[in-house]
Amino acid sequence: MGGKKKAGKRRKPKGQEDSDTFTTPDGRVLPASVQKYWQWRHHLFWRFDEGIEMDEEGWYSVTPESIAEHTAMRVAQLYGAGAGAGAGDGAEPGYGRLCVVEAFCGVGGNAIKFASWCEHVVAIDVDARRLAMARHNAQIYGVADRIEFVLGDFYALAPMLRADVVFMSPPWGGPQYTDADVFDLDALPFHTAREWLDRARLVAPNVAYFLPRSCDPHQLAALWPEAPCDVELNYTNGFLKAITAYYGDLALVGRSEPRVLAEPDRP
Ligand code: MGP
Ligand code: SAH
Repeated sequence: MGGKKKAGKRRKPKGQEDSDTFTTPDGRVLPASVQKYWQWRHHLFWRFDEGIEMDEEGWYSVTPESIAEHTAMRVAQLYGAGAGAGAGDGAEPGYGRLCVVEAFCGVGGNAIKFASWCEHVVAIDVDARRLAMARHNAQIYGVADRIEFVLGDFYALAPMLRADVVFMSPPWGGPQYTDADVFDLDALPFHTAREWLDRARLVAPNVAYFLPRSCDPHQLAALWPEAPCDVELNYTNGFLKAITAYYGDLALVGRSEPRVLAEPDRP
């Protein structure tokens, strides 16, 4: 009677790893493309060691936690940490009574932080597996009950949604987005940056747009010329990772000078 082989990837003997994989010190076999992100795992999720789940796109796309936290705190300021923001009714101080649509949920980096700072989050993704990972990760952070996970295409769903804020971190075309000196806003996969933004404007008067650090800020402001726009540089641990363009009243709260975001101590 032949025993069944255990499902799942088995670790190969040292020195025999495929060149398209690498083995982490704790025995996980991950795509080689992820190797440079592995060293950043505790910057991506401070609670990584508690069982955070990622896939290849999740690894290279997730917003580092200090940046996601900063964005969520900025969004929560929209209706004021005072005016309508929870004081006196049991909610956390500074907790914003806002509904945020996270249009591209991924493995949940931003959705988790919005749920920590805002009342309700609608987190959308076209990939069911990644959405399930986001739910699992949100449970680790204890905020899954504040997130409505929606499997679907944001572009198609947008006309049916209403919220206070839309956050967008669409796919940029993979890590090779860095090949261009200036990122072409028409080169996003599926739709141009303006088309995505026009969709978001159907949902909310305030939009935060997370994009490559090599975007031209003037082009970003010109995507929605009637709205105030604030373009923010997002650093982690001293490295510029991305930029966020805030449109609408969001551009006017928590307006920032370029700076390095401090990160709390991690275990
Ligand atoms: P990066 O430039 O791929 O990595 O992504 P890094 O560590 O700056 O490496 P370097 O070799 O380029 O210096 C930087 C950050 O951008 C990532 O941590 C993600 O938060 C974000 N990011 C990268 N990509 C490829 C995407 C993407 O396709 N979509 C989204 N939403 N975010 C991305
Ligand atoms: N902000 C996320 C990362 C987003 S990565 C985080 O911090 O974890 C971009 C995500 O957009 C991917 O998971 C991809 O599956 C999803 N996506 C691509 N096209 C989409 C669409 N039309 N509607 C919704 N999600 C989409």
